[in-house]
Amino acid sequence: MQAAETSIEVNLEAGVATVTLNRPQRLNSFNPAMHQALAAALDRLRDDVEVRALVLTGAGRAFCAGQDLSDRAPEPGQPPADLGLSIEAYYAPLVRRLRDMPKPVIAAVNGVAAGAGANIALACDLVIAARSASFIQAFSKIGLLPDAGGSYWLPRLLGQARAMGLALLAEPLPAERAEQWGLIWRCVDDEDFPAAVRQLAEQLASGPTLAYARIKQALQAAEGNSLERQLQLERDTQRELGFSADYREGVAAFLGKRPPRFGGR
Ligand code: T3D
Repeated sequence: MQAAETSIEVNLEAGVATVTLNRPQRLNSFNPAMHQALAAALDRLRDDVEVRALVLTGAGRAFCAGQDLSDRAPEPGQPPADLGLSIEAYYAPLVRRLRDMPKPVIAAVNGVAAGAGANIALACDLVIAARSASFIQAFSKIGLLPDAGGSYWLPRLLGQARAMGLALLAEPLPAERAEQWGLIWRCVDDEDFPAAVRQLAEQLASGPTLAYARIKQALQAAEGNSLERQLQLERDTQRELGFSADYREGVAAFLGKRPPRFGGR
């Protein structure tokens, strides 16, 4: 399947949907059209049973430079844009779509990820980055705070000291250090990046999709749950998964000393 959705491209192959942010001349920064196209694509891919893993990446040399600032140019005599409305209409729903996607989402960070572009990557389930890529909390350079979940992920993933440094100073964090700091899953050499992304996506697309969805939900719930509540959630979820076809297949494959063939249910 190949579909051009204005400023994004979607390609489906072997259960993997690759969604490419495609405004390379503006480093794939977001405008309303790209937000709308991405939202429509994610909703469609969420419901497509053929799709068992998603990859979000960028065209050209960048992953995403956040908000398209040419849409924010101050106009003499005009009131400034209400950024709260933009967050409410676009960025917060995008974060929710990625977090709530009932299949794994990989951010394949091919180049610089700045502003909301960095934090959209962090909203995905696994972040794999090319060694030449970097993450920039660019917001303070233009008088804003980290949005698209940034003020939530950074202290949780890095601790206050590193989160504060990145947010206040807006310095690029190279992919290699992002991996060392535990901000992302993996940093790989540029020449190995496409193959590493493909291998990771294909592995996830042939895995137990329902279990992956429940793993996402459980780890997200753990951020706000007590141990007691989490133990109850594990009991209830394991009960559901224990009745799934993939669990039967996984156990049968283990006992039969063969690779499992998960159907995703
Ligand atoms: O507004 C709201 O709705 C609220 C939500 C806000 C969310 C946000 O994301 S706010 C943060 C917005 N993003 C930024 O502040 C990052 C701005 N970009 C940069 O700092 C740099 O471009 C990079 C560090 C990302 C890359 O630097 P470099 O030197 O590799 O490239 P460059 O030369 O700066 O950019 C290349 C072109 O892309 C250039 O255009 P030109 O001169 O070739 O015609 C540049 O203007 C354009 N570009 C890069 N980022 C943006 C952009 N154009 C519009 N908006 C951008 N964000």
